Amino acid sequence: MQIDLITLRHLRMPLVAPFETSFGRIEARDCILIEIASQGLTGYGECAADRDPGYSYETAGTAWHILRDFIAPQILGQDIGSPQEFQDRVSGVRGHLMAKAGVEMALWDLTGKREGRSLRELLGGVRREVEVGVSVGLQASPAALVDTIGGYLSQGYRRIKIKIKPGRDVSEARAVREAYPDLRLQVDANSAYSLESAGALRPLDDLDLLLIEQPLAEDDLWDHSRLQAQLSTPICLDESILSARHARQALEMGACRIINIKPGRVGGLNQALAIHDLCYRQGAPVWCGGMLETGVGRAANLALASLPGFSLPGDISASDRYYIQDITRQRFQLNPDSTISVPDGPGLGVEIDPDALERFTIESMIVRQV
Ligand code: OSB
Ligand code: MG
Repeated sequence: MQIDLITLRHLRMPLVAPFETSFGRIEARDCILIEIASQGLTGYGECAADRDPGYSYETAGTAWHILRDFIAPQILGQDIGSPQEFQDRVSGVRGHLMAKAGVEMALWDLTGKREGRSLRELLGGVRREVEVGVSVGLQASPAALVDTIGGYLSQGYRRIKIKIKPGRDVSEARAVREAYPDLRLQVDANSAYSLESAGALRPLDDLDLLLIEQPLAEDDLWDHSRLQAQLSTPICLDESILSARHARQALEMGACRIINIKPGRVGGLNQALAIHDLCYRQGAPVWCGGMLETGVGRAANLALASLPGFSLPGDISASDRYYIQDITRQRFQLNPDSTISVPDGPGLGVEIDPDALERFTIESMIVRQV
C-alpha cells in the first residue's frame, strides 16, 4: 500500500451518560481518528487514547505528537506491504502502543478494501455474531447500580461488568448478586488496590463472579500471582498485558487465568491476534475489552471477537449505550440473544458520516510527505 496522505482528527464525543471508574469520571470521550489515503482508497483507524492519562499514560495529546512527528513521517510516501510490515518500520518508536494501533487499524481497513474482504475474514474470525455485555461505571449507590443494571437487562444484555474501587466493592457486588442471582457478573478495579488492600476483595469469592479484572497495578504481575493464589475467582488482566510475551509470563506465573484483549492497549490487531493464538493454544479464555470506541473501533473489536478463542462475552455494547450520534453511518444494535453482528463489508465494513465527523472534530491536521 502506497501511503499518500494521512489526516489526523482529534474527536470529542459526548457520552449518553457519564462514565466513572476508579481513575475518574468522564462526560465525553476523546480519541484520534486516523484517515490514510492510499491509491484512491481511504482507510480509517481509531487511536483509543483518551483526553487524560488515567487508564494509560497515553493521551490524545501524546498520541498526536507521536503520530505527527514520528510515525507519519516514517510511512508517508512509502509502500507498506502489510500491517506487520508497518510494525517493523516503527519498531524504533518505544511504547505509544495506542498511537501505533490506530495506524495499524487503518492499514487493515485499507487491506480489506483493496482485497474486497472483511476484517473478520482477514483475521480468521469464525462467528458472524459475538456475545457481548455492558461495562457499568460506578453509580451513586448500590441501589442506583441495581437500577441501572436492570435497565440494561431489560434491553437484553446478559452479562454485566461493574466498576469497583476501595470502599465501593463488596457492597456493590453483593447488592447486584442479591437482585440478580443468575446474572453473569464480573468486576473491574482498574488497578485500584495493592496486595495489602486487596484483602477486602476476599468476600467476592462467595458471589459467583466470572472474574475479577485488574485489581492491582499495571506493572505488578508478581503480586497478581500472589493474590490469585488467595482467590478462587479467576483474575483477569487488562492494563498489565501489553504483548503476547506478557500474556505468556502472566499465565506461567499464575498472575491471572483469563485475559482481556484490547487492540489499542497492545499496539494493534496484529499483537491482539498473537495474544489470542497463545491463549487459545494454552486453553486460557480471552475476551474483547472496550475503550468506549466510536463505530470505527467497535467494528474492529467485533471482528477480533469473532475469533474462536474469544469464549467470554466482550465489553462491546450497542452504539446507543455510548453515543447519541456516532461518526459511522452504521449503528450497532443488540440482537435478542445478547450478541452483536460482525460487519461483513470490505475492511472494517463501516462508512463515515462526514457531518458527524465535522461536528465532533476539535482539531485536525493533514500530514504530507516533506
Ligand atoms: O478498564 O475496561 C476498562 C473504558 C475505558 C477505559 C478502560 C476500560 C473501559 C471500560 C468500558 O470498561 C468498556 C466499553 O467500551 O464498553
Ligand atoms: Mg478493564
